[in-house]
Amino acid sequence: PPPLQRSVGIIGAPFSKGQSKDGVECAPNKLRAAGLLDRLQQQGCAVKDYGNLTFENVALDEPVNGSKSVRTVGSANQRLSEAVKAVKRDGHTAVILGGDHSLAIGSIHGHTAAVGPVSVVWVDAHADINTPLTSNTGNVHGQPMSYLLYELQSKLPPLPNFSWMKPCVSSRDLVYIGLRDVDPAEHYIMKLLAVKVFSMTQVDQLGMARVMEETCDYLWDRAKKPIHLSYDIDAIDPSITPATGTPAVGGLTYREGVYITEYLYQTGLLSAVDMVEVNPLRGRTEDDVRSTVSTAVDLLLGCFGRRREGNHLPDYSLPEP
Ligand code: EXY
Ligand code: MN
Ligand code: MN
Repeated sequence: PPPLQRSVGIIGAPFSKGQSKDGVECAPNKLRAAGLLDRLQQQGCAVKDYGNLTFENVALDEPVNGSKSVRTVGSANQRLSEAVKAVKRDGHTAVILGGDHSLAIGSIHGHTAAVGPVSVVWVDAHADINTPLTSNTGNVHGQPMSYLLYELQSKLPPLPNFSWMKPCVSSRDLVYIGLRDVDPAEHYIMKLLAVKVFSMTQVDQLGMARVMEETCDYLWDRAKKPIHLSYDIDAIDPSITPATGTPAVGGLTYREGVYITEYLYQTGLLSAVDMVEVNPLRGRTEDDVRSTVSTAVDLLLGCFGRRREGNHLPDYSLPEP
């Protein structure tokens, strides 16, 4: 079996300008306060916390082709890309604590800058593949995949503060899991590019075990590459993770969500993980927030070897009477 990655580099990315709801910038500290680092260490990981990035608010950031805060999003992602590149060069599996999903632009860009081509597993209720010209909302968190794909390059207008980035993902190296709220233009784009999609319908049909087998069969058909897991907490059903900005009914169960992480850990190829769209200000009750944050923590623990059957450290030995 491949050597399993157990060295984790954590980057806090308290960024919210890819959408309009306050609170998503509080998530990195909430996830830490829920014991993420301690628990990773307890399960045998070496953990380095690189702290929270700071982002500048670009003044006079007027909409561009209807998309909001483009300059601010561009400069934040440039910073994040450099940070992820550094964490990868230090030899860790990178964990990016968002923040909204526009951060996947810098996260995936920095990841590929350090390690070369990657496979992307995008777990989300949404496809986040609008171009700035197809978006109905102007929110960049609904657009990141279009910035990243080679195949959509000619469909993107020039964007201020994005000249640092070049597309770095092939549509053949992308798999979606959990989709159930997709715009017509996004659906058209995914069909045009023949993107591999396991929507909630396929999850219902096949079950998550088969979805994960087929995901890896598909991605590995050409070559085994490092995996970038971009996990939007709104992929999970809002009955479990309600504290998020764009909840969508009919989502993954807790068990399906965790199974994805257990399965990808076992491949030995997980190289970077985004955990995004946790918004501690969106729950109606304390319990809503607690359940959302603790589910996000459990998903991250699953990415680093936590098993529901139980775990023990390799050097464990029974106490002698
Ligand atoms: N498709 C819609 C849009 O483009 O605004 C909704 C996107 C929600 C994005 C959330 C983060 O995954
Ligand atoms: Mn998303
Ligand atoms: Mn989403």
